[in-house]
Amino acid sequence: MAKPKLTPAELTKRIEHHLQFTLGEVADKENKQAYWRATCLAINEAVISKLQTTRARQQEKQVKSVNYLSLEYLMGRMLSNNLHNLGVFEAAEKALKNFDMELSDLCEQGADLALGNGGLGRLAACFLDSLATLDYAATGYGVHYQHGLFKQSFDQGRQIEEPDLWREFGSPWEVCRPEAAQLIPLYGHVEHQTQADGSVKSIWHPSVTFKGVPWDVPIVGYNSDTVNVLRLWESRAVDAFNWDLFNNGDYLQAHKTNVQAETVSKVLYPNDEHDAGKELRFIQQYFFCACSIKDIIARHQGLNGVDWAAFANDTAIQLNDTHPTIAIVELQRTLIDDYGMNWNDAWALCRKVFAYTNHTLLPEALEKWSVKLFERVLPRHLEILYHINEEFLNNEVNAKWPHDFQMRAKLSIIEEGAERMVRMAHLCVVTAHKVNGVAEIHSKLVKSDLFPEFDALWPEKLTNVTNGITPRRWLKACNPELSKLISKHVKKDWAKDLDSLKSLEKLADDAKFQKEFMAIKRNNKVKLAEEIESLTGVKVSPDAIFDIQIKRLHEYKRQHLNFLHILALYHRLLENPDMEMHPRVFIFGAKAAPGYHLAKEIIFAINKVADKVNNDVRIKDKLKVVFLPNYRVSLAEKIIPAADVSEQISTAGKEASGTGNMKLALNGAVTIGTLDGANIEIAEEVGDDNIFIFGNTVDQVKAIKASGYNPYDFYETNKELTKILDWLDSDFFTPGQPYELSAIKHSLLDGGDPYLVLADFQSYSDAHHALDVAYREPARWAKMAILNTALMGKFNSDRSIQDYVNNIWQLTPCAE
Ligand code: 26Y
Repeated sequence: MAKPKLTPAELTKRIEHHLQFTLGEVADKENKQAYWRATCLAINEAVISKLQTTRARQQEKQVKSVNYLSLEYLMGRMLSNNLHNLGVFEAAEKALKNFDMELSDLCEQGADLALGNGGLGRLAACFLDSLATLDYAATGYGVHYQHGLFKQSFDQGRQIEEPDLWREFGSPWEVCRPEAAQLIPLYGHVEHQTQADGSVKSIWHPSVTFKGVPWDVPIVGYNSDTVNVLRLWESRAVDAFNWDLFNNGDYLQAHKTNVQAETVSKVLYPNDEHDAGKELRFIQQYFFCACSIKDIIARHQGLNGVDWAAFANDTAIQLNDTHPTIAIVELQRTLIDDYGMNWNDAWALCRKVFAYTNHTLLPEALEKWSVKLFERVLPRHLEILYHINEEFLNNEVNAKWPHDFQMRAKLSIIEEGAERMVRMAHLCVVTAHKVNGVAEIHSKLVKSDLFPEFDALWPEKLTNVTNGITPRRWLKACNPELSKLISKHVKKDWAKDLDSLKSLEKLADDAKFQKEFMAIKRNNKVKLAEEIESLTGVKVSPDAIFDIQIKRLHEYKRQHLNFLHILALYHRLLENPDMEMHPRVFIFGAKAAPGYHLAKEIIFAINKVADKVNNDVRIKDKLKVVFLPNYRVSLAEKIIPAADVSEQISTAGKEASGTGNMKLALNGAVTIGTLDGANIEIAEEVGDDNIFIFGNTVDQVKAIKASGYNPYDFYETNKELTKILDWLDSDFFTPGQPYELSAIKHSLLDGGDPYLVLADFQSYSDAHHALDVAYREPARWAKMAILNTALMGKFNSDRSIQDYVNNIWQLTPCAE
C-alpha cells in the first residue's frame, strides 16, 4: 500500500522545523541556502523512510540484486529530481509559496554531484534512476571523491581549472555509515608456505592498511515503491591519528599517514578516454573495489556465515568499463584466502556473477597496468592473475587453437613487450559471462575489431545493450512546459512509458499543436538567452537557430569540425553580408582534460573566433558563437530544452553511443550527425527526413585509412578549406599575435588529421545548408522537431535496464 503523499501543509511544517531546529536559522527570505537545505532535509525524511521499507522488503523477499561498480557517477542536482520522483514537486511548490519562495530558485542552490567525467558517469546515474523506478534491488558502488570534476572558467579564452567544492555548503542527501567501514590492505609481500599435504599456500603480508568509510546517497525511483542506495567509499587512515608516533615526537609522520590515506579518494581523475597509468589511480580503483566486494559479501552474511550457493544465485556484479576490473581478482582472492574455497569453485562463482560493459574502442582509453606496479601494490593479486591467465591459455585457448602461440600471445591477459602490461579488458572478457557494447554499431565493432578472437571462442558472450536516458530528469524535470503539453495529449504516464509519446506522431502536422510546441521551444530559448547573457555577456536572439554541441572536448568528437564550418560561414558572410541564411547561434559546452593540449587549443580558438564574430557589425547578427563555461549536468538541463539543432558529429566508429544525442532529440532538437553510435538508431527511429546525416561511414573511414589518407588533398583542392585554414595562421582573430590559433591547422595537416575532419568537411557543410533551408520552412521544421520528441521511446533508460535484466542479470522486481 502506497503511503499518502506529503501535503503542502505537512511540508511547510517540516521545512519550518528544519529551518529553526536543525539549522538554527531565522526566517530570512534572502537566505536561500538555508531554505534549500531545510527543504532537502524535509524531503529526505520521506526518502529515508522509503529507503528503510525498501531494504526490509528486499531482504525479506531475498530477490537477486545487481551491484553496479563504477568509478564515476554524474548525478547532477538531487532536489528537483527527488521531488519529481516522489510525486511531490507541486506540493513543494505550494509549500514554498507560504514562505514567499520560488521552488525553482531554491533548486538552483544545490551543487551538482559531479563525481564523473562525461557519458559513462551520466549513464550510471540514469541507470540507477531506472533500476529504482522499475523496482529492482540494486546498489551503486562508487568513490566519495572530495573533489569531483574540476570547475571550468575562461581567462582570455583559455580554460582555467579550479577544484570542485561540492560539499562546501553541506550535502543534505548523503548519510555516513561508519559502522559499515572496511579495512583495505595494500603493498607488502607474499609468503609461500608448504602445507602438510605438499601443497603451497600463499599468505599475503600487506604493509599498509587504509579504511573505507561509506556514504549512502538514496536513489528515489519515479512513481515506484523503491529507494535504492548509491554507496560511495571515502578513504581514511585506520587510526584517525597515530598517537604512538605523536607521543614519540614524530608529529609530521603522524600527520603524513593521515594525508596518505585521505589522498586515495581526494580527487576524480579528469582524464576522459585517455589512460594516464598513474599509481594513485590504480590504488583508488583497488580501494574502491575491495571495499565494495567486502560490502557485497557482508550483506550476505547470515548466522552461519555466507551461503555461497545462494550468493552466486542472487548476486550480479556489473563492471562499468574496465575501471573496476580488479574487483574480479579481489573476489577470487577473498574466496580462496579468506574463505578457504578451492580454486575451481571460486572461479566458477566469479564467472557467474561478473559482467562487463565496454564503452569505448579508442586504444588510448583501454586500460593497461604495468606488471611491476601490480607486483608492488598487489603482489598476491598478481599471483592470482597469472594463474587465471595460465588456466585460460592452457585450457580454453589451447583447446580451440592447439599449440597456436600467436593466438596465445594475442589473447593473453599479459601483454609481452619492453614493459609487461596487464590488459584489463582481457581479464574482463575472460571472466565475464556477458560483455556488452552500448549501441548496435559499437557492439558490432567490439566483436569484429576489438575482440574477434574472443568472439570466435565464445560466440554467445559478446552482446549489445543500447544506452538510454532517464526521461524523468531529461524531459519531465528539465522541460516543464513541454511536459505539460505532452501530458495534455498523452494519457499514459509517459515519463515511465516513453513509447507512449508515439501518439504525438499524429499531431506532427497539426498547425495548432505545431504552434504550441514551437512556442514552448521559443520560451525555452528566451530563458537560455538570458542565461547566456549572464554567463558570457553576449546577447543572442531567441529567433535565431540555436545550434548546440555539448559534450567533453575530444578530437574524435570533432568540435573543430563545427569550428571550421563556423569559420566558413563567417567567411561567406564577409564576402556577401546579404547571403540568404537564417540567423544562427552556435553554442558550445565542453571541458577539456587539463593535460590535453590540443583540446585546450580548440577551446581557445573557438573563444577567440567568438569574440571577433560576435562584435562584427558587418554580418548583421547573422552569426553568434558562445562557449558556455563550466558545462555540467545542471547546465545541460537548461541548454537542452532550448536546442533547435543537435551536433553529433564524431568520426564514424569512434563514438560508442552518445547519450546527449538522445536527450536533445527527446526535447525536440533535430540532429545533424554522422552514422556513428546511437545516431544510427536515432535515424532508424525518426526516419531519414527528420535527421541530417552526413560524412563517411564506418566502412568508408576504414577504406580511406587503408588507402593512405592525405589531408593535404582536401586542403589544396577545397578552396574554402584553404582559406579558412590559412586564416588561422594570420592575426585576424588575435591582433598582433599571428599563429596563435595554428595548432588546429597543424594537427589537421602535419598531424595527419587522424579523425578525418577535412575528409568530412564538405559533406558537413552541405548538410548544414540543407538544415538551414529546412528551418526556413517553419511547418516543416516544427514537424521534424515534434517527430523527434515523439519517436524517442526506445532511448528510455528503463528499456536499457530491462535489456540488462533479461539478457544479463536475470532479476525479478521487488515491489510492495
Ligand atoms: C581509463 C580512463 C582514462 C577513462 C576514463 C573515463 C577511460 C574512459 C572514460 C570514459 C568513457 C566514456 O565516458 N565513454 C562514453 O560512454 C558513454 C556511455 O556508454 C557513451 O555514450 C559514449 O559514446 C562513450 O564515449
